[in-house]
Amino acid sequence: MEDKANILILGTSGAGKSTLINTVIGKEVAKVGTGKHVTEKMEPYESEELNFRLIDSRGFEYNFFNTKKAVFDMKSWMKDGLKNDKPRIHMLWFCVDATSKRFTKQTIQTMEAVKKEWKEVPIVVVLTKSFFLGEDEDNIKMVNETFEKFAKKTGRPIAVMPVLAAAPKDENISSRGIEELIEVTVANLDNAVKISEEAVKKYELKCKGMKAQALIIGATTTAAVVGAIPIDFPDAIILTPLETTLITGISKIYKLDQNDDNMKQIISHIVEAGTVSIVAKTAINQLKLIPGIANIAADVLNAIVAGAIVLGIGEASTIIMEKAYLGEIDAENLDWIDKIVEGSMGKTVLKITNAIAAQSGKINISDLLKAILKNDSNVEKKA
Ligand SMILES: Nc1nc2c(ncn2[C@@H]2O[C@H](COP(=O)(O)OP(=O)(O)OP(=O)(O)O)[C@@H](O)[C@H]2O)c(=O)[nH]1
Ligand SMILES: [Mg+2]
Repeated sequence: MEDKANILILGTSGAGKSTLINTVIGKEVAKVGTGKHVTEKMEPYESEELNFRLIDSRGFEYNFFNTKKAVFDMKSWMKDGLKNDKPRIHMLWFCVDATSKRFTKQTIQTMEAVKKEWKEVPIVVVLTKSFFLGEDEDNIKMVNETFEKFAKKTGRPIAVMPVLAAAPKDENISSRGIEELIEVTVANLDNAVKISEEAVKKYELKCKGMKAQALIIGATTTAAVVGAIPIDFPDAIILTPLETTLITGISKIYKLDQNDDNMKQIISHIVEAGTVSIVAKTAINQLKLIPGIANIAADVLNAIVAGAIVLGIGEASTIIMEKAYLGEIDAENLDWIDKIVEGSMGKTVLKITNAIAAQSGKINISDLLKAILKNDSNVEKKA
């Protein structure tokens, strides 16, 4: 099976191997959790876009015996699990928990044993749980210095990548590093299994879209809470700070400079289009015409309106920032932004109409939100 490259993921139990796999694949495929050895056996995971499969492994506490056993298990599993007499591992992702701040002797022994088995296989060290940007430099240095000491036996990693696969709940920290990890990986796979730059770019855009979606879900939920206050048109201004934070967050995902003058104008144009413009008014009027909406309690209705505005703006911003990222925008005349906002608002109204129609009896805002946001994304929110 040389159709796809095989990437073996190693690391201690709880380092975050399964979490990493879920983020890269874009679906909750591998079981994640607390406690010892959540992943019991090796399992390959694939996604359509990627020309490599990720092989999850049972985390092992580092000691010589465990390592030997793990290598043995992997070899025998590879024959059966990959249904191949001559299975090949094309790369190792060696996960090191960035919060641990250490690289023990046992870890090095593990690497030695692994390298003995897969001599020519390039290693990427993934610094999992890299919550803080400011700690990257020290963590990378620690990994490089440790490998340097043992380089004869372990070889040197081709890259050390800080990654935060899942953003922590209720914190203003975003996931990061996945696209960079994929880029390094693809660039270092041999030609037989390499994928095109175009495919990598497509994958990158999908990653960015998913990250933006996570921000939108958060902001929409917040807006619905804020929205318990009656919103009338001039008052939609109440949502402006939330919208600005959301749009700025999305522009950051696309690595656009929000301090650039053009970008500042784009951001304020989106906010304007979504709150005080004719586009927004039309959308709100459409919302008020949704069958059954007249029977909804005023506070719920307000919550729906607020959520709808923010959701529409968020989705429009993702489209706009993607265009800006690809260099496909006209920065002189920003009228095109109105069209995109209009399109997204229209879609949002439709989603809400469908969600309300699907609810029987009393409208419950939390269920409604769930239905709208779920419909909306194919990203399963992490539990
Ligand atoms: N917020 C956050 N939590 C993470 C991240 N990576 C791992 N965790 C948490 O760390 C714990 C262990 O993660 P897993 O992905 O199950 O770790 P594992 O390496 O697969 O563990 P085993 O299967 O036992 O070997 C879980 O509670 C995860 O939610 C991350 O990027 N962000
Ligand atoms: Mg696991």
